[in-house]
Amino acid sequence: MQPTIEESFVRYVKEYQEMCGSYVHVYQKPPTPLEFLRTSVHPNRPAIIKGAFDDWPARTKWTNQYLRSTMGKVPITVAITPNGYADAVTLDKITGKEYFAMPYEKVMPFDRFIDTIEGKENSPNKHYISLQNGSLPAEFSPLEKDVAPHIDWCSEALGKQPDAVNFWFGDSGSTTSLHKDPYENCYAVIRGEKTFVLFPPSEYYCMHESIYPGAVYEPNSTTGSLELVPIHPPTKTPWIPVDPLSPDYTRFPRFRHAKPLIITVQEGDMLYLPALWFHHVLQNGDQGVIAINYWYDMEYTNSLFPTMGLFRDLVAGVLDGTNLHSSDSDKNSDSE
Ligand SMILES: O=C(O)CCC(=O)C(=O)O
Repeated sequence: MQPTIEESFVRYVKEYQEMCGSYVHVYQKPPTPLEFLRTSVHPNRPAIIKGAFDDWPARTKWTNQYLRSTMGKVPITVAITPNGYADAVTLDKITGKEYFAMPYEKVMPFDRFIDTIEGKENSPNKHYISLQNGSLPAEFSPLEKDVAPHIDWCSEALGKQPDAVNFWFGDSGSTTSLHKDPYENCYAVIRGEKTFVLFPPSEYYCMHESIYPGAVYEPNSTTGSLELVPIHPPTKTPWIPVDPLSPDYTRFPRFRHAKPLIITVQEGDMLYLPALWFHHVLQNGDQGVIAINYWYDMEYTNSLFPTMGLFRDLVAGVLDGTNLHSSDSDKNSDSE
């Protein structure tokens, strides 16, 4: 008997798991460009790099006191949510509908954000500096001198400069929900630790990606508490609804076949997160967790990107009856 599409996908998911396992390469020192290409980029496997940024002033200088004195009243954008999930599939209890929920973005002086992180400002909400697409030069330029403008061995290996360098500052109240990006990602943890729950692109079948209408958190004009307000005209965002640490297998049965690779990136370490790997990110650390990441555009001249499109057509399209290709997503959207 011929296998069904479902059986073929399960076989493919398992075969990758058996052949590639859950091994993560640890470089004890920054790799040469050739070593990095051979060991990590070409096989599309995550790695930890030790000592990748020991020489950055940020490693020793970035205390809250230093950040207050350097950034002070500089206005910055903060993502605020009631539950710590910005950009996540969220059930709106009022309407009973699921939305792709985006944060309330508030511009505030940097030192007020630090007050919130240090618990000096009382708020029922979670605050996270998580603006992307180049937030370091856009909003934190006084801090740029404390980190490298690019990761030299990675730039040399990939033959390009990063598209974006981002500054992340949050605490254990904020989580980044499962998604993938069309970027090679060098992620440097400067303070605290970050836990990445990872799944390879081969596990697209397990993710139950679907389309959600967009909604944004906004403060209620009388109570001030954040409420979801649907976007008009309606938007459609493809996103993964599964919480990988507490999966609802009744709703998302294919997730049973997924096998997480859980990596905690310690302070002073760098994670290489290859393009199109699914990631869910948690953080932990006193007085806030800080990271800088470098997004390098992925390679479009091999089969990885079109293969993901094929998976989408077969899984979301043929199996689930959802056409993700005609949605807002395309190869230039930052996250999908
Ligand atoms: O640090 C985080 O919370 C999320 C990081 C992330 O999604 C990324 O670097 O692509």
